[in-house]
Amino acid sequence: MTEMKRRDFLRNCAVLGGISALGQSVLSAGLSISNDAIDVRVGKKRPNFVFIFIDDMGWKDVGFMGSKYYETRHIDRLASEGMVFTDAYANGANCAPTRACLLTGQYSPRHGVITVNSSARGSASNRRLVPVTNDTTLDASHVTFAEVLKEAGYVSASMGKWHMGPTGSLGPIEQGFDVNIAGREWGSPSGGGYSPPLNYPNLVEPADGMWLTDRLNQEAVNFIEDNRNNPFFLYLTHYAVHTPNQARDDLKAYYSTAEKIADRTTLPDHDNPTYAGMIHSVDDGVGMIMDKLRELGLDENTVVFFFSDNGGGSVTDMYPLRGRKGMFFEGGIREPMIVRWQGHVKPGTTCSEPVIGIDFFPTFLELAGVKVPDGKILDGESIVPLMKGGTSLNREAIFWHFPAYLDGGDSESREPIFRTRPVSVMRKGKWKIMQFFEEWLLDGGWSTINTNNAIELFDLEADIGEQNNLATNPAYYSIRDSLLTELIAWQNSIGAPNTITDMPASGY
Ligand SMILES: [Ca+2]
Repeated sequence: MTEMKRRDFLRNCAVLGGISALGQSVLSAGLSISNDAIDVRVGKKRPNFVFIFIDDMGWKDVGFMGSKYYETRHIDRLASEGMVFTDAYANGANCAPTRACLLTGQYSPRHGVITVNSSARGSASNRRLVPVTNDTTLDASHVTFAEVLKEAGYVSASMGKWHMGPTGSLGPIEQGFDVNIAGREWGSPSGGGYSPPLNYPNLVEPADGMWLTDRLNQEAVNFIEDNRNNPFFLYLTHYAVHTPNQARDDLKAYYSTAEKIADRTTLPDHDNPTYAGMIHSVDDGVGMIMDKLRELGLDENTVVFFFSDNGGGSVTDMYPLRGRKGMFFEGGIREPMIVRWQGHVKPGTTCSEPVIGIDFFPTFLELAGVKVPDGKILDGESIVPLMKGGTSLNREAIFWHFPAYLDGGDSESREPIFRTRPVSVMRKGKWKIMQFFEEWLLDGGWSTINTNNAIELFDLEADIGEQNNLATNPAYYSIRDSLLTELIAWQNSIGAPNTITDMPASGY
């Protein structure tokens, strides 16, 4: 039934084919290329896409964001050749929801992938609400960007972590990719590890025993080489730098030298040689990919994205941001992000407009000259206007909704037991508001808002570290109530579970 729905849906996809249509699309996007360039380029091929997606990489885990200990010279070069987005967000504070939102272009309430595994993490005696049941896989009825781009003639590959369901039913192939290398339902390489022998789909063990990240880098380069004459989409979704923390011995040795240890200066919590080695291997791949694109003359016609799926774990640190993976403070959701497109995106530029994972789907379609399929809801907004130098998008706010529990709190979480309890979040301009549902639903809601501790409000311009909750300061009651009203209106508009009927009291 779901497959039928999808076929019907794709039949309605309106694809803008041919030279003139794409030329028109590029022109309407206002990109700075001449008509002659359009004729030449589009006559041969549409832009290719390379989406380099790192798992659990924190906001500061790269050189261009300020780390000295972690060396990322190829990623840093990519940043210098493109635009860095300083306020780029993952849709989730952990893996699966971010990926489901990226693939569908929709916020979590529409597809139901709200967390990883159970939404009822931790001890029942510590949970005041019954969380909303989580969908651990992405249903086949959802139309992914891979499916839409396939209809438009793109060849696509998913390489690395999938985490959206098992191969053969809900894997990358079933969700629209032409090639799947190493992707299955796993959220981490726990089944095979990073070191050889590798036990993943479509990874025949080579004689030289390459490590997983190195192998994915090589597969990525091979895919580009093989598809040099097709419009292609490479979704390089590394398992790295997720746990288990494993790296090659030569890299661990390099990051253990006295010279490297001396680099633990500006960010002293960047100090783990194995983790640094994992980042180093990811960086090697960025260099290999860019070298291959240049070698094939494809670097001008390929849009390269660099992004991560949630904040770093406890092995690293996002300072000055608060929190880490699993929390909805900035350290759990803000990501390093680059877009490079030679001749179109001005090198060495920075954009501080908030952008979020659901924005990629409409961005891909605009750049490929493909219309949004009829009936397809896209919650994000194309960032092409920002790529060409604009400073704002049409929307006013972005949202997160997490009616679930994640255990494993620490000194940076709201309280020590859970990384997060059920919460809904909005970022609008410099403001960030968080609505915690235990206190909101059980302790009085609006009637006791000044004292029930349900709301946190931060001014991210003045307080990027989210140390000063303004929600209980009378000077901010008005803006708090206005923002909260907007957040609740969004919840209602998208059908997000947000009442005591949706999340009953647990009765403890
Ligand atoms: Ca992750």
